[in-house]
Amino acid sequence: MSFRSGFVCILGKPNAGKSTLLNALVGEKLAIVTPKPQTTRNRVQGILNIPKKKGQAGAQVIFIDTPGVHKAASSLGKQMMREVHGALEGCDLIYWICDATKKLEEGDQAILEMAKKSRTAVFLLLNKVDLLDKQKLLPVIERFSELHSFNEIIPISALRKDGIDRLREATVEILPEGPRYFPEDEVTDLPVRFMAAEAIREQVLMATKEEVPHSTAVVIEQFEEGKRLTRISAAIFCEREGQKAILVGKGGQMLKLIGTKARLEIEKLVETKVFLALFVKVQANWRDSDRFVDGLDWRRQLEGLTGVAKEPTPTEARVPAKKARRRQVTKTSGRG
Ligand SMILES: Nc1nc2c(ncn2[C@@H]2O[C@H](COP(=O)(O)OP(=O)(O)O)[C@@H](O)[C@H]2O)c(=O)[nH]1
Ligand SMILES: [Mg+2]
Repeated sequence: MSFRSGFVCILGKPNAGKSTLLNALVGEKLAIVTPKPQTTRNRVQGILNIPKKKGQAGAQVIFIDTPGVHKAASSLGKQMMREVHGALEGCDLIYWICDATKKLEEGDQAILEMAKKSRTAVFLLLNKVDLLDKQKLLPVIERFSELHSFNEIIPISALRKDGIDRLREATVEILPEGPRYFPEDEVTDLPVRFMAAEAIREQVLMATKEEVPHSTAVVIEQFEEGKRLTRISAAIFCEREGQKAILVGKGGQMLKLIGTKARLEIEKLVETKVFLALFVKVQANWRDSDRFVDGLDWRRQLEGLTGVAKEPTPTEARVPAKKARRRQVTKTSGRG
């Protein structure tokens, strides 16, 4: 058997568990997860390398986590849906992940239509089965199987990692022969500075409610990796003075809490101590600004096309797998 590889697009409604699944499949925390819908804004690629074994040549699977499919009105929402369509383009397999505890509705139909239109193989993943009585699963499977001839229907719990091994195996089986697209020691194509920004945003989402989480964007303004210490300064953008007051909190308490928690997460990521300075800035109605939303896109930031953030240094451009990362986290100079 020869080497297999391919791109798998993870589609689903907000909160279905897409990001949790990506992290479970790759075995590292790449995408942030919160109980709030529309946590994921950009597509996130996770890379799974399956080494060669007796009788098997090995494989590389690239999973693409996407923002939840929803009706988009703002510039931000539209950008999120472009990310979804971008992920669908040229993928080899679609995972349609559904919350098995929820009823089917219009939104599901829209996703199924997208999947059908792409003429790609589709695995239906019925997630959160840990919350479902065993006898209820069969009727759910029956109902879904009438919708489309899925290549596989697999009940899973992304949270508990149930069904994940079976899913990996079925995935490798269906992928075509292909090249290794990414080096074997890489787990994502995300730049570390973007992951750091997401770690901060995750803590903002966890600490705030109502409109504040959705009104927030994080931009890394400085990223200096040293041997023992990484210095980061980041701006948390919100849309109104009132939101800024909430984010800063009484005597700066809220910002301090967000900063402490985010710092601990980022320390795991960069494997050095982190000095994190956070600032809250108001940018009125940024979600409706094409220019601002465009500038948040890390791919754009990498290209250095916009002035929102500067280009990262080459060593922070990739996040290698843990083992390799330890070897690679050495130098960096310069301001990010
Ligand atoms: N009980 C349970 N909760 C889950 C499971 N998968 C995800 N969740 C939770 O569902 C919420 C949304 O998950 P997330 O991965 O952010 O969903 P996304 O919006 O589709 O990316 C989070 O609170 C997760 O912890 C699961 O298998 N079982
Ligand atoms: Mg998500």
